[in-house]
Amino acid sequence: MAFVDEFPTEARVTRLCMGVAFNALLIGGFFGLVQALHRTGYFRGFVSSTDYYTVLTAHGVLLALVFTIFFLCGLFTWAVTRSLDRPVVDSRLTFGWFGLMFTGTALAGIAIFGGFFGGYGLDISADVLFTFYPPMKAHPIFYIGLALFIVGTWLAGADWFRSYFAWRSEHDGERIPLQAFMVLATMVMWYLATLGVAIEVVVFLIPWSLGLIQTVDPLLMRTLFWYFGHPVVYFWLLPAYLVWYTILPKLSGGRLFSDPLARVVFILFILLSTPGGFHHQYMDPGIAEGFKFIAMTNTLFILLPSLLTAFTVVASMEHGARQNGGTGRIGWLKSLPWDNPAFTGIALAGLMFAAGGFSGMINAGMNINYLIHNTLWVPGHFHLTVGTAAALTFMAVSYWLYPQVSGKRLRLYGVAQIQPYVWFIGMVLMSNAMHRAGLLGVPRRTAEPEYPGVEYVGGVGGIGEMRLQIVIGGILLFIAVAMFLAVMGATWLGHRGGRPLRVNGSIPEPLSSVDGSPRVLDNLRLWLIIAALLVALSYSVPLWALISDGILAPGSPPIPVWSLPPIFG
Ligand code: HAS
Ligand code: CU
Repeated sequence: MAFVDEFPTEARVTRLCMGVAFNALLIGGFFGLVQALHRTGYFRGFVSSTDYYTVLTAHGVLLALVFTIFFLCGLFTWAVTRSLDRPVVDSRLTFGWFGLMFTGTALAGIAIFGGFFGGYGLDISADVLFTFYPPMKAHPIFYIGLALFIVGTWLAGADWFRSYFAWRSEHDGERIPLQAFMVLATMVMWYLATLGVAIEVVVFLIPWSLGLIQTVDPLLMRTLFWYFGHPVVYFWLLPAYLVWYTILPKLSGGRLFSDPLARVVFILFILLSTPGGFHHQYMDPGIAEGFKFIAMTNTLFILLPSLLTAFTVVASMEHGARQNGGTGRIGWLKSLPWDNPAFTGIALAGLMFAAGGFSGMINAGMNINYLIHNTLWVPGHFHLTVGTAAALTFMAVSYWLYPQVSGKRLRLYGVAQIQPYVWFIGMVLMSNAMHRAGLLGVPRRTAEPEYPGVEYVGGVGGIGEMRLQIVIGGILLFIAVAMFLAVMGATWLGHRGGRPLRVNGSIPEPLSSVDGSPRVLDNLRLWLIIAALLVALSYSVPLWALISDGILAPGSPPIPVWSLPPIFG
C-alpha cells in the first residue's frame, strides 16, 4: 500500500513541511540571485546597498534555517513512520510542533522584511544576518520567533521519540530500525547543541531587546551562538546522510554496504559535533589560544565520520553499479542511473560535499584560518556544504519522496532530469570563484566589496574573471531552483491516479546487517552522557573565564541597525 494511503496524517505533515521549505527556497533563492548581481557590481538595481543587509539576512535565515529545518522535519516524520511501520502516537503533538515552528518563522520573517519599510516609520527590522551577533539589535519579535522555532523542533523530536517508545513496547529486544536510529541520534545531538542558542536568545537577547536588561557581553553571546552554530551544520547534514545511506544505495541498484558502520558514524556525530564550536572564533580576542587549539583538535576528529561516510556510501554505489554490469576500477560509474534525477542530484551533492569537506579542513587549521576568516572563502565553503550537500540532496530526494507522500506521479520529468546538472555546474562556477576571491582578500557580508585604493590582485583571470563566474554561477543556481520548483509545483497541481508513480518506497536490507553488531550501538542514553561530558570538558573552563569576565565587563547596550530608507521611492 502506498505510504500516503497507509499513513495519511504523516504524509500530510511531510507535505506541509515540504511546502514551507520550498516557499522559503523560492524567496531565499531569489535573494541569492540579487546578492550575486549586487556584490559583483553587475546589477545594483534591485535594492540599495543598505537594503542589501535585509536581503542577506533573509537569504541566510530562509535558506540555512527555514528551508533546511522544515524539510528535515518532513523527511524525519516520513522516515520514523516508515521504518517503525507505525503512525505517530498523537497527531495533536505533530500539528502542534509544525504550528509552533511556522509561527516562529512568521514572527522572525515579519521582523526581517520590516527592514525594507524602515523609512515608513515602521521601526521593525532585523538586519542582523543569520548569526544575529549582538550588539547589533533586531526587533524583539525576531528573537521570540527564533525561540518558538527551536521549541517547535524540540517537540518534533519528542514526537519521534514517542513513536519509538511505543514501537519499543511492542518490539522488545529488537534492534532500532536504521532510519529511526538515524533520526533519534540526530535529535540527541540537536538537544545538546541547541542549549547554547536557547540560553543566548531566551536568557539574554529577548530581555536585552525589550530593554529589561541593559547590556550583554558580545563575546559571551558569540560563544553561546557558536556552541550551537557548529553542530547546527550537522543538523543539516545528517538528514542528507540518512538519504545517502538508506536511499542512494537503492537508487544505485544496490544495497547499503554496512548498517553497523552507519550507526558508528551517527554516534560519532553525537559525541563530536558540539565540542568544536570555537573553530568559528579563532580570531576572537578574549579566548585563550589553548581553548582554540582544543577546538581545532576536536574539529579534525570530526572529519572521521564523514570520511567513513565517503567510504561506505561510495562502496554501496559501486555495489549497485556492479549488479548492473559495471566493471573496471572506475568504469562502474557509467552503470549508475544518471538519467534518474533523484539519483543524480544525491550523487552530485555527495561529490560536491567532498570538495566542501576539504575546504572545511582548511578552515579548521588555526593558522591558515587567519587567511580565510571573514573572506568570501567561507561562503564558498558553505555553499558546497549546506548549499549543496544538504540543499541539493533535499531537492533530489523530493523527486523520489514527494510522489510517495502525495500519491502523485512526478510531472515535468525531463526538467527534473536536467535540474541537478544545472545546479552542479552553477555551484562549481560560483563556489570555486568565491574560494579563490577569498584568498585574494575579498571580504564576505558586504554589499559593495570595493574599497578606494584596494586592488585585488592575483588569480588566473584576476578578480574580473571571478566576479563573472560568481554571476554566471548565481544565475544558473537560480534557474535550477526555478526548475525544481516548477517540477514540484506541477506535480502538486497534478491529480492522483493514472500512470504508476515511477517510484516505490521499498528499501533493501544492507549487505552487512545490524544483527550481530554490539547492542551498545543502540544505547543512545550512554552516548548522550559521554557527549555531555565532552562538552563540559570543552566549554566549562572557557565559559567560566568569559562569564566571570562578562559579569565584570561593561557589556554593550543594543545598537539598532539602520532603519532603512524605503526601497520603493
Ligand atoms: Fe563548515 C564555517 C569547518 C562541514 C557549514 N561551515 C562554516 C559556515 C557554515 C558551514 C554555514 O573550522 C559559516 C558560518 C558563518 O556564517 O560564519 N565545516 C568545517 C569542517 C567540516 C565542515 C572541518 N560546514 C560543514 C558542513 C556544513 C558546514 C557539513 C553544512 C552542512 N566550517 C568549518 C570552519 C568554519 C566553517 C572552521 C569557520 C570558518 C571561519 O573562519 O568563519 C567537516 O565536517 C567536513 C568533513 C567532510 C569531509 C568530506 C567527506 C566526503 C564525503 C562525500 C562522499 C561522496 C559521496 C558521493 C557520497 C571530510 C562524505 C560520491 C559520488 C560519486 C559519483 C562517487
Ligand atoms: Cu563549524
